[in-house]
Amino acid sequence: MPSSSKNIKRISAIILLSIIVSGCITIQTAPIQEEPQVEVTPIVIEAENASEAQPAITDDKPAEPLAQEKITIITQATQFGAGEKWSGGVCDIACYFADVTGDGMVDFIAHDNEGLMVLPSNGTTFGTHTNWTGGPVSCHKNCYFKDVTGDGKADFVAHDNDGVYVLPSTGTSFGPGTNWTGGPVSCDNECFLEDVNGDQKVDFVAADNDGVWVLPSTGANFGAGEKWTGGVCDIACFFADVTGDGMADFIAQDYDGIYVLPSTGSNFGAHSNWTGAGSGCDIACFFADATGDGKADYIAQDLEGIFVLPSTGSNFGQFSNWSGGPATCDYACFLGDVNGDGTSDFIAQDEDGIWVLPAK
Ligand SMILES: [Ca+2]
Ligand SMILES: [Ca+2]
Ligand SMILES: [Ca+2]
Ligand SMILES: [Ca+2]
Repeated sequence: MPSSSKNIKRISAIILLSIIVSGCITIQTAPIQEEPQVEVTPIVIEAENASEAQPAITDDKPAEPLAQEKITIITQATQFGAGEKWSGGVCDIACYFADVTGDGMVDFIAHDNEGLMVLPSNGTTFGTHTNWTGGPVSCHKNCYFKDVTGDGKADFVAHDNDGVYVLPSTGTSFGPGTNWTGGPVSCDNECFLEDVNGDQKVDFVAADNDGVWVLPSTGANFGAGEKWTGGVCDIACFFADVTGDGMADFIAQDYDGIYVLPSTGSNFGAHSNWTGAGSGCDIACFFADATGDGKADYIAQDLEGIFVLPSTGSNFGQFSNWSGGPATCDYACFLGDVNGDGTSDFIAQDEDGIWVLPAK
């Protein structure tokens, strides 16, 4: 089991922890790409013809509607586009971004004094807010929005002193809450919520001083702790699916590089150095699928811009500056697919609202 920890009080913790990364090693400025290439490959075009076995159509009946065409276009993004203002909303306590409605587009969640306000993405902006908890909520240690039940809608997870409470998303509200651990849990260094065993249900992950422990989600609670590795991180730990098999991998940012320990589904395997040398971030490091190939990429927010090192599945490839110049956030930066095109967009929480730099 994760051992007891220092009781660190976190102020808007998810934000601050992801921003502050020590031991920075600046990535060299990339040569400016004259014409970023965007490959557009239409992959699936399905059109169902419902002409078979139709009953005779009488004259007074309207004709059958045309069969719906389903068109999926897969693109590989190579840059972040110009900033678009998606909301004038601000957050009393903290801002979060997760797909709580389950339509594949990441929504804006404002943790306000009156409750959790959700502003659903409509693909081009965040819509009107509604209060999904009906009243104030708080998390003693940390708040998360992750799909722990496995229905495709991110749930509200409140890590409290006496346990980890889950308030499932109904698509229009959160609740009611139940204690998924039955008692207190804590993490020596940091807690994470990621699906490490690939069953679509997000698991509770504790980075402890003796390694990483996993409390797998059953869909109704978190099971007993399992030690998945003895590995620790020099600088910071991350969890994201960089291999593209649906199971979040363990990423250790060490002084001599970014080490990946791929998830096998029941533990984290042997480590290898995916950057080959020390590699850090001036402002913040992120691991998210910016290119849209299903493998989370290494995203280094540096003073000169947002550098992306695409995952090849076995290392992080050649970096390039996706913003072309400096990109910063007044309060906090996030990565999330707000427009549902399969690529993670850059989200800036600014003084005047929320700005999106879409990956394209
Ligand atoms: Ca859910
Ligand atoms: Ca899981
Ligand atoms: Ca993986
Ligand atoms: Ca990728």
